[in-house]
Amino acid sequence: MEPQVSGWNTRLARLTGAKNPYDSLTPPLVQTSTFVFPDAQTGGARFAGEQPGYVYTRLGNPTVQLFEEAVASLEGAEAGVAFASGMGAISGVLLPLLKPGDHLLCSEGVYGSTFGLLEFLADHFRIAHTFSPLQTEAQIETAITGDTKAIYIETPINPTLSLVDIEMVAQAAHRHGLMLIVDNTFMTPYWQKPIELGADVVVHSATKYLGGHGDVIAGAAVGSAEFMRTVRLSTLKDIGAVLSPFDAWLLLRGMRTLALRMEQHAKNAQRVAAFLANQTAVAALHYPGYFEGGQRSILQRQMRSPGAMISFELSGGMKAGMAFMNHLKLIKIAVSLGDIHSLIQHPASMTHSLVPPEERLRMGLPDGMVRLSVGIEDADDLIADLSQAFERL
Ligand code: 7XF
Repeated sequence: MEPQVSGWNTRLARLTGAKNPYDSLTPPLVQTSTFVFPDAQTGGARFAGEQPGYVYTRLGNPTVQLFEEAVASLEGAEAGVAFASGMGAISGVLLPLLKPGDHLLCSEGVYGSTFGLLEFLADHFRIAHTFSPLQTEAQIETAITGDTKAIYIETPINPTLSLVDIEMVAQAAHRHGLMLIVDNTFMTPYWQKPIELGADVVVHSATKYLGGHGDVIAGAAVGSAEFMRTVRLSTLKDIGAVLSPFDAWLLLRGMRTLALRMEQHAKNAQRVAAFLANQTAVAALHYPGYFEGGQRSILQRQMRSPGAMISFELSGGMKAGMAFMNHLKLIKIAVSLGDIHSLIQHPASMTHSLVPPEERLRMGLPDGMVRLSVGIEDADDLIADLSQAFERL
């Protein structure tokens, strides 16, 4: 049963698993490549799936399994599969789903390497894709073709933070018998629950808020037990972007403070956004907390918080954006996000440099935009740092 929101911290504190043979407070780290069979017959039976038990860490590992169960449980999904990176999870889900000639419908804007993967699938496997704003039923209906097999969305979209109505897209997808995949990296299940809104699969870069401490690259996909079994036995087993047990252990450690961190991230972001909104040098501010009209109503329906990602453009364009980043002292210039440290980056030359310039403009991503992942430092210190950088512009 899903706990009340007030129970999140308790629930996260208990992510150590029920099947802990040592009664250790923290989850056991089973750092092994393989498992010893008591006899030859048992080995064969485990390989054939006729007997439960671990075989080889690429096929399953107790520590990795705890992480998979934790993400599935938080997202309200039946099962989960861990991957060595967010891209491992995204490719791990798309490859078993799509065949040559198929079509994937995507939100207008996805993380740069997801864009790269879509181009790769088109070039090597004749798997087509199109981008659509997906803001109205009519837009969704016209974008679905006879070859469409699934819809893939990010919301909020990296880095424009535009929102897509998960429930509306899920209903349209299901009318056509299509699967909806949602990248929930920017929100985490703490703020947004795509499965409850009708999504079939949720993917994560667990590198970000789930891990939270900037010390691990990891990914996860969750969904129905049947589809996750397909993913495990195809891309995970045979392509092999497997998460290491130690990284799963670090993720479980990080996830135990997810609720505390998310609250502090979001509180800081609200303060930072209010500060940025008053700067004359800021020509455009993208923070879901300030969205109006249809975007605001999506926020109210599907997100418990505007989150902690902010993108903005400086009136001096790209040159001013670069100079501004270089003036910062506390906020680090780095890609990635969802870390306890505040990180700032320039999407056009960094995270989304794979996306051709005309495509970036169509996504609403101008060259002058910078993206700030607000950390959990003290908001006054973050604002002081931003303030001195504006003064030096
Ligand atoms: O393979 P990764 O763990 O780096 O995750 C890929 C990924 C998937 N979905 C979203 C929404 C992401 O933002 C990412 C990674 N994004 C980082 C960023 O935007 O800063 C990557 C740094 S180049």
